[in-house]
Amino acid sequence: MSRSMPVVWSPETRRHDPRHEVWVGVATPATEVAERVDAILSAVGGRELVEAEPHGVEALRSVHDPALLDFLATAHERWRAGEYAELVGQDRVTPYVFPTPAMTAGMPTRLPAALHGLAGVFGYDTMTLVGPGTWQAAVAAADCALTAVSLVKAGVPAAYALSRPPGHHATPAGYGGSCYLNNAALAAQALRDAGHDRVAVLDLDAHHGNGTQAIFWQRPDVLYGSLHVDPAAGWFPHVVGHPEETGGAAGAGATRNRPLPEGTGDDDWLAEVTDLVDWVDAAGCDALVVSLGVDAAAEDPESPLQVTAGGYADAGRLVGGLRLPSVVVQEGGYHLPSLGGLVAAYLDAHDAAAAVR
Ligand code: SP5
Ligand code: ZN
Repeated sequence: MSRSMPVVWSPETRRHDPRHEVWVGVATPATEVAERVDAILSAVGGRELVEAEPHGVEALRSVHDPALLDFLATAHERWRAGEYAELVGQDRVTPYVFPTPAMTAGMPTRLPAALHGLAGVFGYDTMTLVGPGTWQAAVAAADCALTAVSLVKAGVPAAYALSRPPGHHATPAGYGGSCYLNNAALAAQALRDAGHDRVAVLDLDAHHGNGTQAIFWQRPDVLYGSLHVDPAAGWFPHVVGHPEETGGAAGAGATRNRPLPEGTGDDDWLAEVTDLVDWVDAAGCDALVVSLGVDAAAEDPESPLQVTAGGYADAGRLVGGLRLPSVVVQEGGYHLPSLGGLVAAYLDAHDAAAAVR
């Protein structure tokens, strides 16, 4: 059997074009672009390519509320039918009101009748727009992760899902942070359903994966560990991702956050990767999902971390050394010239470490 991870991808993932993101009130060019898919594909060329198989919308209910799925599946068509493009001059579904507790103040509320009101019930930021192919691409990204699980179920030691749009900021009932469906959480749940008793999600993206943490917050059977730029220093997702968050109820102790200061480079980043890997090892997990964001790289415009390609290779060596059945899911990473090389550096080292006997 080949010792290098197959790459699961889908041409459908290119259909999402956010075009722009509204950040602190200003529309700026999108960073989570379709060209990311091709940048990664061209760098992992030596590997077996597998096209994602459709798993159906029902499979998405294993981690998401039906209301979110219904909204995402229909929102763009409704926006088009609502003639927003003519009325406001742009065709992407964009929220403008957010019914946070500051607004609702404990009162009974109704779901907004207007789509531009409803968008803020499910979308929790202004950076994550829904366009004509967004739903199809998000479903394809989820199918990449679920197909990677199928390969692992069939005996492949590890598989890489070239999921795009990314997923780790998507919560049970919310989308945000350029994420619509939580691909990594779907993979973790599918590994549980395949009979693995305890699954770890190790999140290497530069940002805290608040969605994945939320989905498994009260569960002891799926661990969530993340290292990321410190939300307490002013970074997205701002309100969670702190070290005191260790899980609720039956999930107490199954969440671990390692926030890092701006400017953190390889040595300090890898010390925390080692800490998380040791934690997963000690917990007796029997399968692994890696949320592989490469936006912690020094070149990346979206985070102030300073990890090198050598750092990502070292992370791959540490994580691959766990020798667990693994599904590696793409998350962030936005510097098109270096993106593919960073992913390849991680995958090559993970494969090499997992192959050592
Ligand atoms: C999956 C992932 O990495 N999501 C990143 C979400 C955090 N985005 C924060 C964006 C902050 C402002 N970016 C300004 C971009 C200017 N075009
Ligand atoms: Zn990120």
